[in-house]
Amino acid sequence: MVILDSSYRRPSGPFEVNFESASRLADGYFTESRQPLALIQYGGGKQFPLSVECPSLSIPVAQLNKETLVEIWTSSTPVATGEQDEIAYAANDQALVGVSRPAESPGQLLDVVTHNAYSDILRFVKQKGYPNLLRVWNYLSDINDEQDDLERYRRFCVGRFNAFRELNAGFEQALPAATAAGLHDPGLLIYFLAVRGTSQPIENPRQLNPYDYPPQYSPRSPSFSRAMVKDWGTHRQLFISGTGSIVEHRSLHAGDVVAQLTEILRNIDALLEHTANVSGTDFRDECTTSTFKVYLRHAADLPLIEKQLAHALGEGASVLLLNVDLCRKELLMEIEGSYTR
Ligand code: 3EB
Repeated sequence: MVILDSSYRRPSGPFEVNFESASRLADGYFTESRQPLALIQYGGGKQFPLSVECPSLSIPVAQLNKETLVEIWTSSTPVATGEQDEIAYAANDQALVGVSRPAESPGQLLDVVTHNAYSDILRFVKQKGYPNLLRVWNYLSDINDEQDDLERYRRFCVGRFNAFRELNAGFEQALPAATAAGLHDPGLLIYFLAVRGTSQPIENPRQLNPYDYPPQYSPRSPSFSRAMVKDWGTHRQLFISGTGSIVEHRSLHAGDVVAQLTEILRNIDALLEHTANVSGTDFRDECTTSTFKVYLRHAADLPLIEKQLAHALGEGASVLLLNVDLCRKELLMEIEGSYTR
């Protein structure tokens, strides 16, 4: 029998991210020690029944969970909110969450829109005193379509790269962990976590650093890290980027979602093992809490992978399932994870 010491607390840092059932949210969810930082809703419409003052983003992609979930970021310490340079933000004394929705005007190329948006974000986080951009989620419309003979994902990569490159020399050593997924509504939706102090980028030994991909994937490198570890002192967090069935730089198992899942799980295992070796923190430890987002290109594939997924992530794991397009046409699935211990 395991008896938990009554002083045991779930690991929790300056903020928490939870996927909550929209229908079960009620007044009283937010308290002095659980203040709203950001709300991310998926699937369109207003799912969040409470009125709160914090940045919110509605991402028009379908959820595949049985009940509708809302992604809620909360802080245990006081929060300041605001809007500046078209970035809505909320921050406590250690972390800032921001939301940016740059419009795409007709005729404007996505690399230009992305370049401007990322330049604004990078300038903003520096100016606010949270210069370390740790984790970014990017949703772009028609990700695999061409715009002026170049795939929109690649245009996005060009714009993002240029914004980082202008920021400082050596930028490739400290790129944020990231996810990039598709939308079918116009525009670019970005939300991000920026923090004070340093963090440790982690590579995946089974995969090439995206920054070093050969140019066949994009004329400018995808500017993200495989993962980031943040040490908050009392506890540590690991953010794993959207992880696909990619080994070295090649996509494997085109057309086979089951084999892609197996490869993704190998990639995540390798990353967790490598993280333990280089950071000294083993996030496979049972004291870790974790949440996952699973991105599926075809909703009809869900029954094929559901069992294996539940087994791999744990029956009780907190998982948000989203139906989206992904950066490479042959990728049918990606998984990202956030771990705290
Ligand atoms: C990959 O590993 C798959 O460009 O921000 C995954 C996560 C992918 C983030 C991004 C791309 C991005 O290359 C694609």
